[in-house]
Order: sequence, then structure tokens, then C-alpha cells
Amino acid sequence: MSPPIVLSFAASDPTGGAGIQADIMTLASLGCHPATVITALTVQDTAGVEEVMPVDADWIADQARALLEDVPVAAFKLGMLGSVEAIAAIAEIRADYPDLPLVFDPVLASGRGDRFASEDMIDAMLELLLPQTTVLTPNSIEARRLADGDGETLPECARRLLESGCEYVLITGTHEHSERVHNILYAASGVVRSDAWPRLPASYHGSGCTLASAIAAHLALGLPLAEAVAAAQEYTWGALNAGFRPGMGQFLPNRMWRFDGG
Ligand code: PXL
Repeated sequence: MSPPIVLSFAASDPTGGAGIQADIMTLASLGCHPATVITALTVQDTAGVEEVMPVDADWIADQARALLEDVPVAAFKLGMLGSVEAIAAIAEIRADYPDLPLVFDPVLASGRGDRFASEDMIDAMLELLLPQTTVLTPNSIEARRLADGDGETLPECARRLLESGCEYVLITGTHEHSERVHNILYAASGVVRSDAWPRLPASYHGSGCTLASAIAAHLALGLPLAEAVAAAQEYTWGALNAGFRPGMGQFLPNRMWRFDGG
């Protein structure tokens, strides 16, 4: 019996905190097999990103096509995509597998504010990927930027993003100044669920990648969407709570936390 296979499109983060490394660890620790298409390389440490080298879009498409023609994929997860051409190539591939759930973590900037997406890339995401997204997982900063909603409320941003065509939007509240972190899942019908988590004291690298991958894992395992979002938050909060600080910068989630101590 094969474990469910999740295909992640994401960039490499040498620290192992975010990006494709985060996705692989999350998917594996939740009982899925990670299939991966690398979209970019980065130079970074736990304190900041220095450089991004996007992978050629034809290489992204070829990697994905070869895999998809051979291996049954149960869900897609998208992270940092690297270029407008990569977004267009991935959108075209996704269109051939419309029935699979797709979790899209729109990586516009790192947790520390390093910019990863140009205005052209944002336009391409809105036009080509949101209409094919099952659940979009922006943090509140990304939600405002994607929805062109500076000064707007988060429910209004969610409404605009849903109007762009995604089925669900989960806006995470880490960057808001509330006492607890409120993560709110919206659909066209309104708020589907709202979860409040104790705010952890540290700054974490890779929390968004972990959350989005955990949602994709639970969808691939067959959970209904709202339950997958709940289980993924529990897993992610546990990984952050067990986080560690290997360098001089941010903490990294411990995605193996459920295995620690037996
Ligand atoms: O956390 C967003 C993210 C995603 N992917 C890569 C990253 C980062 C943040 O730094 O480096 C490769």
C-alpha cells in the first residue's frame, strides 16, 4: 500500500526551516509521501534571505509532467513559485488535474519581510492560480496585499480573494497585534471556522509552509476540508511550540514533535 502522495511545488531553503524542506518533513511526519518540484534555490540563513534563483519554467513543467504521468498524486501544495512563467506553467499543469485538492500558500515575503513576489507575479497568481485553488493560506499581510486591501478589514480581503475564484481562504493571524493568534477560514457562505491559539513568544521561520503542507497532507488522507484545517493547525502549533533555534536568527518548527519521547 502506497501512502497518499502530495506533490509540492516550492523553493529550496538550505536552513531546512521553510520551503521544500519544510514541506517534505511535514508531509512525511503526517504519513504522506512527498513528491517535489523545486521552483527556485535560495541563499539564506536563519536571519534572512540573500538571494533567489528561479528555476526555468520549462524545467518546472518537465519535472511535474514526468512525475504526474507515472505516479498517482492525491493533492497539490504550492509555495514559493519564483517567476511569472513558473506560475503560468504550474497553472497549466493544474488544469489537467482539476479534481485534486490544491493548497496554495502565496509566499509573497519571508517572515522577516524579504520580498519574494513582484506585482506581475501577484497579478499572475490572482488570474491563473486563484481560480484553481481549493484553499489559499495567506497570512494577514499577504491577504491585504493580494486583495489590494490596504486599510480594509480581513473579512473584506477574504471576500475579494474568494471572488477571484478560490474555494476557501484561511487567513492566519500571526502578524496581527491580538493577544491570541486568530486563524479564520472563509468560504463564499461566510466564516467556516475560527480558531484562536496562544501566541508563542518566538519568531518562527517556516510556519506558513508547515501549515499549508499539513492541510494538504490531511486532505490527501481523506479528511473533509474544515477538519483538515483544524488538524493542520494543531500539528503546526505543536511544531512551533517545540521549536528550536539552531542559528542566530529565527526559531525553526520541530516537525517531528509527535515522535519525540516516544
Ligand atoms: O516562509 C516562506 C518561505 C517559503 N519558501 C522559502 C522560503 C520562505 C521564507 O523564507 O525561504 C524557500
